[in-house]
Amino acid sequence: ARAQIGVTGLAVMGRNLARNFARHGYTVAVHNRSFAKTQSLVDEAGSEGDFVPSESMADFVASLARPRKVVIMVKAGAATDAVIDELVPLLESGDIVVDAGNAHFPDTIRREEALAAKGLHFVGTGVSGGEEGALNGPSIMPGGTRESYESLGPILEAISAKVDGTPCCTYVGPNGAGHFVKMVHNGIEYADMQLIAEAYDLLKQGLGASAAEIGQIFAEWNTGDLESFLIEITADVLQHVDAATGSAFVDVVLDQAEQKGTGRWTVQNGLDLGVPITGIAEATFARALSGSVPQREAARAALRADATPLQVTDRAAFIEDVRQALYASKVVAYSQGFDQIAAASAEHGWDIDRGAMARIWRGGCIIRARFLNRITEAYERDQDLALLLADPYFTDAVGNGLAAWRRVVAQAATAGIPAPAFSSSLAYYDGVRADRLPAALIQAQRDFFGAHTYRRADREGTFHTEWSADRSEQEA
Ligand code: NBP
Repeated sequence: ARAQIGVTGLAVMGRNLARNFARHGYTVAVHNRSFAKTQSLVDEAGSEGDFVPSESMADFVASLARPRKVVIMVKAGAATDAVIDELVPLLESGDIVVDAGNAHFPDTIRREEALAAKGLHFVGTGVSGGEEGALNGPSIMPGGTRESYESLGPILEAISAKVDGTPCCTYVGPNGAGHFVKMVHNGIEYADMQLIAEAYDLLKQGLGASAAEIGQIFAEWNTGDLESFLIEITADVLQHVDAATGSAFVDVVLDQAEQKGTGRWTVQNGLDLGVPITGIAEATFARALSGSVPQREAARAALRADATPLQVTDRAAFIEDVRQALYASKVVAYSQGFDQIAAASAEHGWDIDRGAMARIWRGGCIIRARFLNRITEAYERDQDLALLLADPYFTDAVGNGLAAWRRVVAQAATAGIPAPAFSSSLAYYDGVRADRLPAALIQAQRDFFGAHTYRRADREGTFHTEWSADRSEQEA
């Protein structure tokens, strides 16, 4: 029993995580349901470090030093439960089971409770960065007990991405907190991608530019406030040429975006918590709209295009407007995502440090970006910040781009270019900062038809009006 950590589930992600542990000098026990994957890992990457392969789960567990640390990296859902069921009878009190797959956080809460009752630590952990990140340094978001982090944390920090020497891994919070934060990370990723796609569409239609030309604009943007992995790969994707046709690659890809479900989970949870995560929701629905094939066909045939094409006279000014609109909308999407983390943290007693989450997303993961430093700083200034948009840095940054943002949304509407995430982010901004909202009318309507009562702006208490047929209403 000499292995310091074990990985079971050796498809792309598990295999690369195991190699990452080994490359950092850890002795790694490796196991997979079917032995072929274990064999191929040892055959192909065995020289990278010290692997201890096992064919059976019992041998795998026996090869681990206590307290055992077992990372499960299998398909999320039933496969994870199957592996836990096989593993748990072989473990002893104080051992640590890490689920590094993309579990839905309520499953993690359930599993943690079950394993805690057996004296085991269950650590649901988010891992972001795909297969490349798993091998060379992902962003890691571990939940579970603080006690488990004392021995597990240093190993995870060692293999995580580093930014300015700081690991992109920190303790997130009890039970489902890690997987929850990973879920919101993915939701924000949806929003970020949708915003970039809307910016691309506006530039394409406004400038009549080729994909490659727009790619160069994104490359330029990547040298400023927008610098991020997603902007960088957008520049590359747009400049890529399809080998078969010689056309721009993006022009030959079918315009239907798919999803694996984490965006949907994030939106469902936003609804449950009553947190307006409109950027993530619009992004998720925009993917759904793109895949609504019969509806799109019917609409193309039936709905008249009455739009006035974009007339761009000053190309440089238009490009700068779109850049500002993108940045402002992005701040809104992140602000909403961090609100969701705060609300869930309060609901579940997780005590999540939002600034630390922004810090561990700076490297390794898909939404890594320069701008996350500004978010960490905002929460360092005020860890109870009610609204990221209200932090002085972001108030300024968004305020400076506000006129551009309004111009872009107005131009998109006039030209009939769908920009759901740009425009709903602006509506959120205007809604959240409004002195008075028409919600007053909604509450009055609710009192009228359902006696749902209302509160008054001018005095305390709960009121109901006896709405009468002759309009001689009685206040009560
Ligand atoms: P997959 O999600 O494709 O799962 C394949 C692995 O699950 C294989 O090792 C397979 O064993 C094992 N497995 C299955 Br399926 N059913 C099992 C069962 N009943 N009992 C035991 N093992 C079972 O692998 P992946 O793409 O490497 O992803 C692993 C996890 O990481 C997933 O939860 C995924 O959502 C998450 N994730 C993936 C990415 C990514 O970029 N791919 C990024 C971040 C997170 P077998 O070889 O015997 O069939």
